Amino acid sequence: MKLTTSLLSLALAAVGQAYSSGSASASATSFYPVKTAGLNETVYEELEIYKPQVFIINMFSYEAEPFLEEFKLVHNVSIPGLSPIYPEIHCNHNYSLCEVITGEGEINAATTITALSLNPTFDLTDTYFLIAGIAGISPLEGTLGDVTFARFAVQILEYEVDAREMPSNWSTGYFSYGTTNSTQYPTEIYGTEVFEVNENLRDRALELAQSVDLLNGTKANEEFRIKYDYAPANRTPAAIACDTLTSDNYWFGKDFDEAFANYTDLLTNGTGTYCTTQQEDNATLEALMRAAQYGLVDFSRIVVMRSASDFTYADFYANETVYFFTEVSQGGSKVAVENLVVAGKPFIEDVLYNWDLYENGTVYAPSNYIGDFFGSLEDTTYREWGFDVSA
Ligand SMILES: *[C@@H]1O[C@H](CO)[C@@H](O)[C@H](O)[C@H]1NC(C)=O
Ligand SMILES: *[C@@H]1O[C@H](CO)[C@@H](O)[C@H](O)[C@H]1NC(C)=O
Ligand SMILES: *[C@@H]1O[C@H](CO)[C@@H](O)[C@H](O)[C@H]1NC(C)=O
Ligand SMILES: *[C@@H]1O[C@H](CO)[C@@H](O)[C@H](O)[C@H]1NC(C)=O
Ligand SMILES: *[C@@H]1O[C@H](CO)[C@@H](O)[C@H](O)[C@H]1NC(C)=O
Ligand SMILES: *[C@@H]1O[C@H](CO)[C@@H](O)[C@H](O)[C@H]1NC(C)=O
Ligand SMILES: *[C@@H]1O[C@H](CO)[C@@H](O)[C@H](O)[C@H]1NC(C)=O
Ligand SMILES: *[C@@H]1O[C@H](CO)[C@@H](O)[C@H](O)[C@H]1NC(C)=O
Ligand SMILES: *[C@@H]1O[C@H](CO)[C@@H](O)[C@H](O)[C@H]1NC(C)=O
Ligand SMILES: *[C@@H]1O[C@H](CO)[C@@H](O)[C@H](O)[C@H]1NC(C)=O
Ligand SMILES: *[C@H]1O[C@H](CO)[C@@H](O)[C@H](O)[C@H]1NC(C)=O
Repeated sequence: MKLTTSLLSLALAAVGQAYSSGSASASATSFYPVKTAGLNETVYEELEIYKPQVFIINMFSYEAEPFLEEFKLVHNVSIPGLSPIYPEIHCNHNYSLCEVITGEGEINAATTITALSLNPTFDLTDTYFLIAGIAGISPLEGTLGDVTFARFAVQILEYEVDAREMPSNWSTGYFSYGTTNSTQYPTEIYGTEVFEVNENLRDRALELAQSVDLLNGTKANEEFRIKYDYAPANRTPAAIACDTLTSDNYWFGKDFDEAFANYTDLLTNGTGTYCTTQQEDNATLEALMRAAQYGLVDFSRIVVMRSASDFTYADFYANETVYFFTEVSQGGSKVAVENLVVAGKPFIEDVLYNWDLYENGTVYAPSNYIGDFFGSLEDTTYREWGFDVSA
């Protein structure tokens, strides 16, 4: 949806002044730097304000391509602060649906979403965000091609001692800040350890995803799943509710899997169920949370969708010289990105075609706590996880 330039004139005036230069002085308040052609060459364009109903957040081009194609996202919009690899936002014909690619890893996700949420070109106050990316999955919780919808996003933000040097009675080399072993709750908090999103909206997106048939992938995908002799690893793909872990390290292994499942339990007081692992979501959520504090986005309108492109470990190789993490090609990325669109499309269309239902935010309003560790979006430092950060 495209609006006129007058709507955000106050914000614009500030930005226009901050960025105005000699060459753009004629009407500084209605021009905005859109790109730079060289260090000194900022290109100013007259600002148009877009008010999308849905914003898809992908992390790299492979995840984005099926969405660009399916929804004909033909318009490119350039704003400052996007990834140098992905410098444009893509929108459909009337800008009701847009898509951004953050770049991979926490730093790219945080900076891209900060840039987007602070840019006056986009009025995101009523926008629904759909994080749509691929991830690793624990064979204890799902399988290749599954599409998961999270309530919690937990960041692995801990001390790490090399496991070869840890005390012999420890089960993992990771332990929380300000503690002396992995069973203790952190006493030093950075603030991005845990985010919680709207469970009612999550359940709506999940219900819609469960109403369509997910793709099973290739014959090789099916053969790979049944090497596990237990469910859910050996079943066909499904849309499920479970939580996601963010880490800049792309890790493998059964011990890590178990240690980080324990950590998720610890940080959510047993409320969360870790299933997927990825490298961006807590960063994206932190950026959206900060924008939400100023009313620029609505934190109750976020869905975290992650599909499974690979397992975090395999426990079926009798031969210990098979290195799962470097020698085994799992081949699940294709079905994972395809299923992101299959599972995400019903939700996207529900918002676009039933905007009356979504516009004021009350129909799927949250009944759970939403926000960060600090309770930044409410006047309290005490969340339902039960941890008093002021202590
Ligand atoms: C955008 O276009 C679609 C048709 O493709 C239409 O259904 C929808 O109402 C339009 N949205 C807005 C906000 O104009
Ligand atoms: C950029 O600005 C500097 C300082 O004003 C100047 O010396 C330099 O030649 C400019 N470079 C270009 C590419 O215009
Ligand atoms: C928009 O960007 C895509 C690459 O992301 C490019 O393929 C396409 O040609 C661009 N479209 C326009 C109209 O510039
Ligand atoms: C592990 O060993 C240390 C001594 O190295 C001891 O203090 C600690 O209590 C032990 N922990 C458990 C759970 O046995
Ligand atoms: C971890 O620390 C707690 C509190 O000091 C202690 O009770 C527990 O035994 C320790 N666990 C391990 C594995 O050392
Ligand atoms: C996937 O496999 C299951 C079990 O064999 C089957 O019921 C389902 O129809 C398949 N889905 C598709 C899209 O082929
Ligand atoms: C996970 O927690 C369980 C129960 O406390 C414990 O037995 C196990 O050793 C932990 N696993 C790891 C890898 O830390
Ligand atoms: C284990 O796998 C390696 C590498 O594939 C192979 O060279 C070796 O013969 C295998 N050992 C056994 C006992 O199967
Ligand atoms: C919000 O929209 C819903 C669905 O159209 C409607 O039932 C509800 O009364 C509206 N609430 C408010 C506060 O406007
Ligand atoms: C953690 O959850 C348990 C129930 O599982 C509850 O008894 C306990 O009060 C909770 N702790 C906090 C700090 O909320
Ligand atoms: C990351 O965000 C999720 C919810 O979105 C939250 O449950 C999780 O605790 C966060 N993790 C960290 C380490 O901040």
